[in-house]
Amino acid sequence: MHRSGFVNIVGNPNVGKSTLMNALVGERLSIITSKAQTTRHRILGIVNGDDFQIVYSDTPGVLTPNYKLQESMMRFVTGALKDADVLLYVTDTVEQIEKHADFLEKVRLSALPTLAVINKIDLTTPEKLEALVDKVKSLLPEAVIVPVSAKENFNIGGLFDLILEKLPEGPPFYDKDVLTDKTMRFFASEIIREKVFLNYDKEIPYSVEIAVDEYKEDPVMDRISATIFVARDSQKGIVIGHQGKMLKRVGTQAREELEAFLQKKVFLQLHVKVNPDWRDNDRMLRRFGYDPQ
Ligand SMILES: Nc1nc2c(ncn2[C@@H]2O[C@H](COP(=O)(O)OP(=O)(O)O)[C@@H](O)[C@H]2O)c(=O)[nH]1
Ligand SMILES: [Mg+2]
Repeated sequence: MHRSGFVNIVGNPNVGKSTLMNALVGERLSIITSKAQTTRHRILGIVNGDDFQIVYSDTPGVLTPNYKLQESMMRFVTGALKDADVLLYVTDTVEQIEKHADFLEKVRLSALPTLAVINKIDLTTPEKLEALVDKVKSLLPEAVIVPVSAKENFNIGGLFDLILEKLPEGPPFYDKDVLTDKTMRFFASEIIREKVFLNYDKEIPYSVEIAVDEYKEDPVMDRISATIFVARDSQKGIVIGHQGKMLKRVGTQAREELEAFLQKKVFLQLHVKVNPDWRDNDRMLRRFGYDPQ
């Protein structure tokens, strides 16, 4: 018997959805920061065995859209409720689970086989966890509740077993040597964006998008040229920093991460450009891989 299906990971911002997918896949496919809205796309991570294929989807956190970029992000989330064979609804031991009650209600009414994952149990006590389990049980009565710590890799194996149990029988959807649907250009832009999220505060992370202008593969050293787009002139100066110091730091961190990901040398060139209001501009959003409607 061969099992195969789509396991879609959804939940509020910052609960550890991306950390969880990376733990389940065993690769750092999704970028992770402590800031909300780090994930902007739906990212596939595929795990293959002799008799199974699990196609995970990491999605952005649930949000109330304020501009077109966020509308596209939210469509990735609602889309994930439509084509899931198994839903992983992720909450954690610190968030307010009722924050987006309307979405929780959609999950409850979806009738999808659902695992309610309580993440970050490393941050709580057994007593508090017990109370939280009861609360989640009352909100999602049909769901199987699975406490984990994605960061400490606690009970990820247990979660995997439960997922496999719920997976329907069927042939694989993708070739078994495929790990993801995204290209190396995409991962390069994501790794650069992660370093921007980590190095700047306030509105900068939310005003930035990355375009990879050139990606030259080479057996010894890949050459990547990318542009960091910001939404305003004043942000350009902040991103570059005094004597270019900040941009240099972002570039070094991104290059090191890319080299670890690719297991080879990387030459990375970064530019900064202003593109006013790209977050509401259909043409720019398409260029960045979103689907404005
Ligand atoms: N303590 C703890 N922190 C975690 C755990 N999982 C994720 N985090 C942290 O939570 C923050 C958000 O993680 P991320 O995966 O980006 O969340 P997402 O927005 O749901 O995708 C990051 O700072 C992670 O390091 C966990 O199991 N324990
Ligand atoms: Mg994420």
